[in-house]
Amino acid sequence: MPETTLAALLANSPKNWGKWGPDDEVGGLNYLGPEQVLAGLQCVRAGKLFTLQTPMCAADGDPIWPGRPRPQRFNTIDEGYFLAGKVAHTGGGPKGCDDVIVCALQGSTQYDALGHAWLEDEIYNGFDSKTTIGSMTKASILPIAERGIAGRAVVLDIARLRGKEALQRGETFTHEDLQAAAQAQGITIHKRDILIVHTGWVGLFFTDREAFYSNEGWLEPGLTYSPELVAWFQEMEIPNLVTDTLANEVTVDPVSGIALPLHVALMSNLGVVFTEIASLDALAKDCAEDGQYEVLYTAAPLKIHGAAGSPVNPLVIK
Ligand code: UVW
Repeated sequence: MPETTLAALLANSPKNWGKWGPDDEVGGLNYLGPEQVLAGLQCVRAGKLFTLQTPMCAADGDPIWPGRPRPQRFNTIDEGYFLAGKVAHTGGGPKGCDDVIVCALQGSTQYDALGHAWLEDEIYNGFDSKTTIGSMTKASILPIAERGIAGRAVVLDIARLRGKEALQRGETFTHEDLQAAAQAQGITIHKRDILIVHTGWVGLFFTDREAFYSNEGWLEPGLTYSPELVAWFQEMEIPNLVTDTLANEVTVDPVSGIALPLHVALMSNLGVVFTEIASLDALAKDCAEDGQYEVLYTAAPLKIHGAAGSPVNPLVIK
């Protein structure tokens, strides 16, 4: 058991509750105005497109946090139904194929709602945690989806910085490593930049499933908590953190022994919006080849009432 509590660990951690008004539900996305969209457009030079979603509903499974149900897709009508006489081909019009999907909304490349994770009895912006019961009435994914996300982003390649295809299980990095990656890549992280952090971890799911899911217990690599890291995110006014890991942070903070403290310190307290399970290997490879790590990032999560998250296929243009 950890020797401290999450509440004690974050007792003096900054909060942006009330900063954008008592009703705000989009947090750091308030940092992304027309100026940031235009700064992103300045990064479009070659017209290259990158989609960041990992494909959903693969027959042999998708990268997903253990314990969550894997996304599944079923046909509800197709040629088989017509051949079996189970549906009438009405009116002489076209035949068709329909399907449904059953998925955890945190079970694919996803945006988390700001109310997705919290400490004690208050979610983002001080809303009562009881507003999550049954269906989120505050800080759900809907306001984020209504707003949409676009801005200048920097790709920070931690795997490359460390000379690896992928970070190892439990390997940590800090805001100083993010800055070191930027320096090694010859770029400057601007205030209000969206951060796209490449670790190679989700890519490992597709090349070495055994290394990705270990019998030794679940632990992925990622950012690790410190008061200095939280202060840096606050100072830099980071709106959105995108990574190719399942949870955007190392599973258990090795110093305190507490699981996922950045979900509270960054997401719930500061309103930094999380995008997880992104597919970044192709983008990172291209950035290494052409030396351009500054990009236009756009994303439109789905508008789902009351949801704690949404699948998404972010688009990067450079
Ligand atoms: C984890 O998978 C634990 O992270 P999230 O709940 O944010 O998706």
